[in-house]
Amino acid sequence: MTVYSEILSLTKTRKVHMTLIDPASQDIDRSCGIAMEAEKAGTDFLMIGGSTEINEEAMDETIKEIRKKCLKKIIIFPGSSSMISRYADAIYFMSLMNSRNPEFIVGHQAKAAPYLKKMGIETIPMGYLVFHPGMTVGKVGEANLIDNDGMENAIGYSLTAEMMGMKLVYLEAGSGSPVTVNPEIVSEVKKKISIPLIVGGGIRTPENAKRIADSGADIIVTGTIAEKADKVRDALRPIIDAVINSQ
Ligand code: 1GP
Repeated sequence: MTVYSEILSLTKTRKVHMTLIDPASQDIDRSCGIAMEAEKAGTDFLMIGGSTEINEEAMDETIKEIRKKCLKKIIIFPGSSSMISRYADAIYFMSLMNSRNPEFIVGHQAKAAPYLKKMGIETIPMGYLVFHPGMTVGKVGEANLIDNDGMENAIGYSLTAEMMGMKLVYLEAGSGSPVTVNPEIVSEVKKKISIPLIVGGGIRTPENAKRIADSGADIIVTGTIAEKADKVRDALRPIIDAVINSQ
């Protein structure tokens, strides 16, 4: 079973939680500890990556260590063409669709594609849209940020992603954002597309997570909450429960 078909079949039965671990934010031991605790808290998939560029070797070492200790599938969430690893189960082959710089729309992808082909890793095409305030990814990715009332823009890009054949749409407020993507936008985008909808950035409470999931997100991503927590499992469990139990 491919990772994508696992995502699809899970999202048909309930809402899904993914934990993002950015290897640039801490050392390998801590990344590995977060992954183990997130797994125990009930997360469904582990996403490894972020917008601070790290090299293939660092990706390999982090993913190899996590794989030794965790059973959940590992999906790379790349910030650049160097953030790849043969040890992951899959990689989001993502396009930052609202970037001003074609490198983030298709350039890094063209550099990485021959290596990914050689590795034989599963690639999951994903349209990635960055919303206000965007945080680091908004700056690094040179995004024309979508405003929180930018409904038309959000729908236009999301439909474009689906019509281009992408398999997921990701609405991103930016890691560590003080606000989430507007739930009304989540709800309208969900009504328009038929591929799974991922939402992340600024989700730090069970209430936030439930609100976004109830609005229509199929998959909720959290990162910062676990990275900042002393007790990762205790911090994540109520959020994961809220996601899994939402409608
Ligand atoms: C970032 O959406 C993710 O790509 C996670 O955001 O770190 O704010 O949870 P947080």
